[in-house]
Amino acid sequence: MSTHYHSQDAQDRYFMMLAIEQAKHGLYTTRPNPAVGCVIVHAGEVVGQGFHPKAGEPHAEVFALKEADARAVGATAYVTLEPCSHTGRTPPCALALINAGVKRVVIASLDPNPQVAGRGVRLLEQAGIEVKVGGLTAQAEALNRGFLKAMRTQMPYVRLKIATSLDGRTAMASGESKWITSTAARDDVQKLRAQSGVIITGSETVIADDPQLNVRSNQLAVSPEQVPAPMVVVLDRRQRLDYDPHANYQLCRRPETLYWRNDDLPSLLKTLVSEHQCYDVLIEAGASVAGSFLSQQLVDELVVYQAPCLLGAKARAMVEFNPLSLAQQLRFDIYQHEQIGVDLKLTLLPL
Ligand code: AOF
Ligand code: ZN
Repeated sequence: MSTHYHSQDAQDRYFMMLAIEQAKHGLYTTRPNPAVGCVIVHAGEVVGQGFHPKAGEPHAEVFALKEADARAVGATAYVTLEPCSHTGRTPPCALALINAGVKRVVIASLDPNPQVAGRGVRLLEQAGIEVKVGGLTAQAEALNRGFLKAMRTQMPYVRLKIATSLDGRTAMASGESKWITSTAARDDVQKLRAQSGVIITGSETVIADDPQLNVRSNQLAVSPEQVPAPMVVVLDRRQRLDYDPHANYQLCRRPETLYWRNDDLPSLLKTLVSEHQCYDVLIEAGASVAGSFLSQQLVDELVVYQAPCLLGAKARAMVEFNPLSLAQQLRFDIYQHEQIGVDLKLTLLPL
């Protein structure tokens, strides 16, 4: 009995892993929708796979069921997110699974979207389908941090990216900063951008670096044209910039650039969710913007690309933040560490 239980569990994990792999195909293209994957298994064999490619297009389940066809009868469906129960841009996936004759559904995480929120599970159960929720939940949720946080709290998931030297410096005193980290690390940043609905920067960064802040890498598994362009917000409290098609700065030539002129950062974040459906925020700015977000505890994830070089004590520090004592330090958990080319990438979660 217990052997049977364990093998069922191991099987569920294995097929859910495949469903998560499916979901990853949509990671850069589904915004504002979540990335979702689905695998249909009949008698131990995968008979259908699918993922949600893009908002407005069919959901993961639809593609997987289509491939499975008649083999969906009596099958188990593995879905990384609770099948939807609402008629949105597409009909409810819970009904599609029921109508296809699926016998069992394994779900890695529940959908906090108020239009779904448990109703998908209830529909399936009412139709006599065995539903299991859980298993690889953390891995599945990691694909949709912004969507899940925004649906639960109306606030976006905020990533702060900083490229530094070994001694935590981001530029020389003169401002010279191109380049501290290698091309491999800078290509990796393209993945962060491609996952984000919005990039926030500061007027200082615009004036100093004239960045484009667009997605342009061909390192992504999808072509950059398929990635919806992240919106750009420039924090410009001192009104140093404006939209002017003839302006010298690349971002200022784009009419869609948003200038945020008061310094209420929580209200900016709230607005990004409620008015722009931006659930994943990436901050690419200088030390003072980084310091503001960090000291107001608005950062969910700090991503540091650290180059193995020393720039010296006169170079600029990565965060403008002046704790008065050790007790006021900001501390993090190391969530991930990896080497990217010659640099180190640290993903840190504030404690
Ligand atoms: C699923 N399977 O593959 C996805 C789901 O506007 P719509 O119709 O595309 O609906 C979007 C909502 O559906 C989205 O906010 C989320 O709650 C759910 N996403 N659900 O059953 C999927 N992508
Ligand atoms: Zn659906």
